[in-house]
Amino acid sequence: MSQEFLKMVDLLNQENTKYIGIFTHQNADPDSVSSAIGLKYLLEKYVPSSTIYLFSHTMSTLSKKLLEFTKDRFLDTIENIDLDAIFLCDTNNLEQIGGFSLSKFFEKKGLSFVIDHHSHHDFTDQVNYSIIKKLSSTAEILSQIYLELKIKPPADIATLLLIGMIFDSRRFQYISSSTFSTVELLIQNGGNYEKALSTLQSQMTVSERMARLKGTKRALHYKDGENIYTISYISSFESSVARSLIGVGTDFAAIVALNQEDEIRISLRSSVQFAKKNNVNLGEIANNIANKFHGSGGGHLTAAGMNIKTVESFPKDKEKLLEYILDLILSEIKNK
Ligand SMILES: [Mn+2]
Repeated sequence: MSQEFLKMVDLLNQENTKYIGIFTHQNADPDSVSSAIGLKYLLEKYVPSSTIYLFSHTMSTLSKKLLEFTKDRFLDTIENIDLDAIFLCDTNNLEQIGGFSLSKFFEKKGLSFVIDHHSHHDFTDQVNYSIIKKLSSTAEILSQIYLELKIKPPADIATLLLIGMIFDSRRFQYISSSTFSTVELLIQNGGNYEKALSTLQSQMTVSERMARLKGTKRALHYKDGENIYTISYISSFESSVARSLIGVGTDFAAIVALNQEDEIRISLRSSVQFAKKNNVNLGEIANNIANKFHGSGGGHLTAAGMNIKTVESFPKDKEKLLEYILDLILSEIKNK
């Protein structure tokens, strides 16, 4: 991975890059925030003549707690910054970064790079270089680049990367063969594991808990052989609601967020058993459905999300809409 990173750095230096933007996905989670900050530190070392900006369209409440570890701040607008190069970090396509206007950047054919651990997206083929590794987290990718380059991350960055890894691996439920040795390295470099855990242990807000309760109450269930599918709607916290329903006992949960006129967001979660037994990758399912509705989607084996444009054919009645969306998902799962 460090080889690819050094190629990126060489190109940036050759082109005398002045302004670099690192973008996370919208509603940035702890993995994207920590890996973006970890990447910024590395770029400052390797492309010293550049100024590096962090961008995030929106950030989860939990992710905002990570900012206590750093002076770095994320911007939610490009405004007058004339970027020469962009990195997508923990995402692999422009739709997922949210509403940043990059037309000027693409007109002048700036350099673009992707560092990510999600399923493949066509945008990755269009960038100058990419590092795509199916590791537990983008934080793990960044940590391994530090390791390979023999760069010691500052203690706070090591703690941030630990947080990203713990969060995205769901507290080490999903690991790669190198996850634990990477954790060991971060701890040896001053990463504080207890601090990382306590940062992630936060009481959910009242709104999030209400969303979970409402989402559970409105849920429709469909049993197909050994599989139980659950679908529901709320106005926000869709991924939290989906996660909680897997905890309650369903195999597959789709939660529809209905808070905009022209767009709906859908969060998908399943148990690992479900994904393996049915040979499905929720990231691919989300991407396929989103493509049919001029939206964007992606994710992993058991966790994915999509934003799709509302179309005339969607039923107005909420319960009918849920049935309609569940049918879309079921046919996607069965016809893959
Ligand atoms: Mn991630």
